Amino acid sequence: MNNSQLKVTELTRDSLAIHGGTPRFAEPLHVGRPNIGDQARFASRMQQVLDSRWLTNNGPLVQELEARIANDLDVRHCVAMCNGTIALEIAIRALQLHGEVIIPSWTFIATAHALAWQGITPVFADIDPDTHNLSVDTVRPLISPRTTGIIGVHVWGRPAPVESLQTLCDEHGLSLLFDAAHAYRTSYRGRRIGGFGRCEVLSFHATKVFNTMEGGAVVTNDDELAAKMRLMRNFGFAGFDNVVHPGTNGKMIEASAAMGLTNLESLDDFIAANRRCYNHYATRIDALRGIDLMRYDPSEENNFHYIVASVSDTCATSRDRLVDVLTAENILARKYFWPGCHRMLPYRDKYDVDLPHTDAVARRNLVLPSGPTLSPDDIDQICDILALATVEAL
Ligand code: T4K
Repeated sequence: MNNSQLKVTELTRDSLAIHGGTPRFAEPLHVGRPNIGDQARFASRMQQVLDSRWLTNNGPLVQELEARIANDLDVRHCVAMCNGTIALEIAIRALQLHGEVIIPSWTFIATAHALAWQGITPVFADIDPDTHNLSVDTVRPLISPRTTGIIGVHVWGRPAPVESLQTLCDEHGLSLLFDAAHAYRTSYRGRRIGGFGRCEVLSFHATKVFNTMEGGAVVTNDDELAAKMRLMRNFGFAGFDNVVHPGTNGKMIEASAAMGLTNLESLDDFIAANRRCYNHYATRIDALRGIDLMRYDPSEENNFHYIVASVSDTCATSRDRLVDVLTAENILARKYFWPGCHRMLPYRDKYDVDLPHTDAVARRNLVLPSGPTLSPDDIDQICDILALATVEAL
């Protein structure tokens, strides 16, 4: 009997924190604990920033980071921004989208907000329940005379159906862009995510596989679009006193770029750690009936950043109850992206849409703690509780 099996027998329903027992973890375990590279390298870069007194406005570290990312993703342009949401807004505006834009409801709310914030109607499409991504079949019926674009989201880093969406957009004269917030260092048919559609939008938020604390970027092979977005992120300034375009403040600061350059140097290690974590979860969850672990396509590059499980109706404990049980143990599992954007307050009264696959996935989805601070023993303890939940109503 190995350790984890031993714990399964030791763990009983009555010993759970939700029933009055002591929480298994004194400190909370998170989804999205930040990856942090070499702290001495970061400190030295920050010293360089302070010594130079160049803190923002397209500083040298931002330019270096942009060049490294463009090279890493094999794209012509990386336009760094202060966060992924502003990067989405600027990309949407630079592409002159208006009227209606089709997006999945199964995404972080920022995808929808970036449109609505600019007076554009997000039209929510259903997903393929296996991939969690848009499919041409769910999108095609929603195209109307008011549609100007489609935003595909590479949910959990697994690519949206890039080619079929592109064909659909070409047929209808629509702009295609991608929300690639989850997809740094993942691939579609062997090519890194970053160069598809008119542009792709990245998030470098603290909780992402590659972070700049806060930050984001638009990557594209379109020279004109990149030049326009560079103007737009800096109030439209072309040199001192010369405003040539409407714009906003979307600039990345040097401290974020220092973090990004440092973290890029350790990204291979972060992804290797994610893969080990994912594989460990897989060996345990694959033995369970009633909880399934989402797969990553082994023929593609993956960042293994999200540990996504599905709690089926045959599981003895419901997904919502399981989240409460885990939370009481200080295991902060999440229901991302429950209940779906179309059911969130700003949207639910405006749109009467029926998205059965989104609703079903939202009912079952469970995102488990991950990241560099999680030990194999932590994963075993989490999985012991999952195992108990499959056989007994907790
Ligand atoms: N598109 C998609 C598909 C996205 O997923 C996102 C962001 C965006 C666009 C927008 O990009 P940004 O504008 O954010 O660059 C979190 C993140 O805040 C958000 O960036 C992310 N998606 C989303 C999926 O997750 P919350 O509201 O759930 O975050 P929060 O504060 O609950 O943090 C998550 C966990 O991480 C917590 O358990 C605490 C832990 N944590 C968090 C931070 C910030 C840490 O341990 N340390 C930290 O510094 O949205």
